[in-house]
Formats: sequence, C-alpha cells, structure tokens
Amino acid sequence: MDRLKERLKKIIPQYREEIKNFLKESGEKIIGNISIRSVYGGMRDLPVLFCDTSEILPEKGLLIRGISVKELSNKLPEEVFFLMLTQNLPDTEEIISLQNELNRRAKLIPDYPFTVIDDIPQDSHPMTMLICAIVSMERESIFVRRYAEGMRKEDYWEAIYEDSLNLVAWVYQIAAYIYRKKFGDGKRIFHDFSFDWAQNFSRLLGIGDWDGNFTKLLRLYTVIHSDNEGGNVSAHSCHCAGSSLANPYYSVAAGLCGLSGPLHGLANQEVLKWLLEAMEKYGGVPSEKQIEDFAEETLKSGKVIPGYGHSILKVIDPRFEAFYEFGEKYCEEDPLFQTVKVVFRVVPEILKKNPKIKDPYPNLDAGSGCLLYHFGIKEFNFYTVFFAVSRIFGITAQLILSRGFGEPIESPKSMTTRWFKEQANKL
Ligand code: AMX
Repeated sequence: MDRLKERLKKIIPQYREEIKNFLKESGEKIIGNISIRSVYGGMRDLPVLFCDTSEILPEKGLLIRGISVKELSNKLPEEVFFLMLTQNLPDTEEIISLQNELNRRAKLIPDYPFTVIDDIPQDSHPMTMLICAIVSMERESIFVRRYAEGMRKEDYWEAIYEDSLNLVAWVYQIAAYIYRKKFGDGKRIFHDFSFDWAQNFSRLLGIGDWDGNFTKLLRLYTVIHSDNEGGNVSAHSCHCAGSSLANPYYSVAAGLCGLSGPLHGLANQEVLKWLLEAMEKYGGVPSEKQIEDFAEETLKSGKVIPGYGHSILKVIDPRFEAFYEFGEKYCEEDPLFQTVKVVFRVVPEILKKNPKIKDPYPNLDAGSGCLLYHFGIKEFNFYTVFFAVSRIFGITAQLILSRGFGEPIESPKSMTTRWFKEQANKL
C-alpha cells in the first residue's frame, strides 16, 4: 500500500475545505497596496501567490512546513517530500512505504529517454538533455490518460501524484546517464532496489563513493535545494504551466527551463569560478589580506561577490551553515574549502561598508559547489542538473497540492505602460 497516497486521500479534502471556508469568510478583504516599482521590478514583495510547502523568513531563512531547513539537514529527501505534502515527517512504516514505491516505479522507466540523450548533439548543455528527456516521457502521463477518460476534477491530484512520483523515481536516473555520457565512459549503470533514493543516484553517477560520504552530500544537497517558496522562477514557472492542466512532464520541464538561467540555477558555478580564480592568482589558499584585495578588485570592476547577499534574508543563510558544517566534517583539509572559510571571515565585513547591500552574509551558493568539487564533480555545467533533480521534489509537491486545492488557471491582468502612467498622474 502507498501510505503517502492514503494519507493524502484524507488530508487533501480537508485542505480543500479549509481554503474554501477561508475564501468564503475572507475572500473579499483587501490585504495590500501595489507600487508601480513592484510591478516593473519583477513583482518583488507582492504577496500574490500562496504556497504552503515552505517559506523564507528574513531572520530564520528557509522553513519547510515550519521547520528550519537546517534542522532537516540530516533527513532523507524522501522524508522531506513527505513533510512538504502532509505537514508531518513520516514514521518508519511511512518512509519505507514511500521508498518501496519509488523503487517499484524506478524500474518502470522507459528506455527511450536514454535514446533521446544518445541522439541529441553531444555538445548540448546537460540541462537541455535533461529537459528534452523529461518532455519525451510526456506520453507516459497518467494525468493525460485519465483526463481523456473524463476524470472528475476532485481526482486530478491523484493522477498528478502518480506522474510526480514517477518523475521523482526516474529523473535522477536520466541525470546520472547524462553525466556518464558527457563526462564518463557513457555506460548506463542500473538501479539497486535495496538502496534509497540518494544511494541510487550516487551509484548511477558512478562516482565511486567508497565511504558513503558523497551520498551523504547528495542527501544534504537535495534537501537544501528541494523547495524555496512558490514565487521563485522554477517553482512559479512549473506552477503556472500546471495551472493550465499541462501534465507534470510539461510543467516540470517549464520549471527547469527557468532554473537553467544564470540568475537562478547557475549561481553556484559562479562562486566556484571566483574561488578557483583567487586560488590560482595567489598560488593556493589565499590569506585574509589577499581575499580582501581580490574582493575589492571584483567590486571595483562592477561585479558582485558571488555567493553573498540575498533579497529576503538578513542573516547568514542557514543553508550555507549546513554546507559549512558538512565541509568541516568531511573536507576540512581541502584547500578549496579552506578558501571558502577565509572568504567567509573577510567578505561580510567588506560588504557591510556599502550601506546599499541589505544582506552582506553568505547565501546557499557560497559553499555548495565547493563540496561537489571536492567529491570529484568538477564539471561546472552539470551543477544545475543537481539543482534540478533536487528542485523536482518541491515543485511536484506544489503541483500535487495545487490540483488538490482545485486552483484555477493563472491569469494575472497585465496593463500597458500608458495605463500605469495614467494611474500615476491621478495620484
Ligand atoms: N556583491 C556586490 N554587490 C552586491 C552584493 C554582492 N554580493 N549583493 C548585493 N549587492 C548590491 C546589489 O547589486 C545592489 O546594487 P545596485 O543597487 O547597484 O543594483 C545593491 O547591493 C542592493 O542589493 P540588495 O537589495 O541587497 O539585494 P538584491 O535583492 O538586489 O539582490 C542578490 C540579491 C542575491 C541577487 C545579490 O545579493 C547578488 O547579486 N549576490 C551575488 C550573486 C549570488 O550570490 N546569487 C545567488 C543568490 C541565491 C540564489 O538565488 N541562488
């Protein structure tokens, strides 16, 4: 029995009822003003979406269902997925049931997404390969089949759940194959049914994780990148496509297309480039004075210090702290990690000198790439694929809940600049 699905069968009607009653009581209440700057500024700070899986608080960082992601850093990605959907961490039977469910589905993956990867130009970006392989599997969608059979609206979420679980069980297999095609011997490694999700991902990548520490990093990395509220580009793109009832293969692909941008999923590779450049310039781990000079040079040339700053946070990102603690435990001696530590000691003090910078502290990207690099993943352009595989947990959880709530198609009103100017002139 799929215990997560059974739980959701009880919970989703309650969620739906709660929102229905809330809207009945309070749906017409006005909750805010909109500034023209917000509209033209990426809709920043406009509370116009709801998302219950996670939230970011300026002083606490990312909370998943009210629990700091740092406290979840020793949990399995499967446990966090369960938490996002049900508001509770699973008990032993529930987690075993979910893991069995994922393993059962893992072996049902069709062969053709692997052929898609074989046939695509091999100099394509790994994200292109991943997205094409995901879209190619759209013909497997249970939602599409059941929709054509006339499924009731109340049951949409169940079909979305089926597709989502298949995606969680399949996508890491595709990602690992892309890694092996592009950077390894090109041979596909097969699933081991006695393993958990991260153990299998690690095994399929073929990294040679003799002490199990890379698998531990994959678990941490996945949990930390799994979700980040609903308004970021990947979550929102997936949510928006899903609201048209595009099936999860299309919706997730829409989210991942957004993730592939340099302002979203690529930041961790920028950090790594910056650290390696500093190390090359100074011939090893730079001193505090050298990093100070290097950072000042970066700022003078009009660039940002990658890995520092955040649009909401005002404290050290707890996700950075979790990676930092992992680094202290497993790669203390690594010169790259030692450089991360020097940067952490020096850069916040430099950024604090500029009053415009609201958050001078490290964000999650300041340490994540360094850890992947330590374990031998030196191909920067694959890092976004790790982010994508992790983020699928969050965006599919959000999709399942959105269809569970019966959310309608998204259709915010756009107005012309002429209209905004007219409004501005009236004020
Ligand atoms: N180095 C130099 N200048 C910085 C800075 C940094 N690390 N962080 C912020 N600033 C500057 C901004 O560029 C902005 O300058 P401007 O007014 O001339 O455009 C000013 O300080 C005010 O910015 P802010 O309000 O504090 O932050 P923001 O919401 O505009 O930007 C972020 C947030 C993350 C884009 C920004 O801090 C930044 O560019 N950081 C470096 C890149 C990075 O680490 N990105 C990853 C973020 C995490 C993620 O989403 N993956």
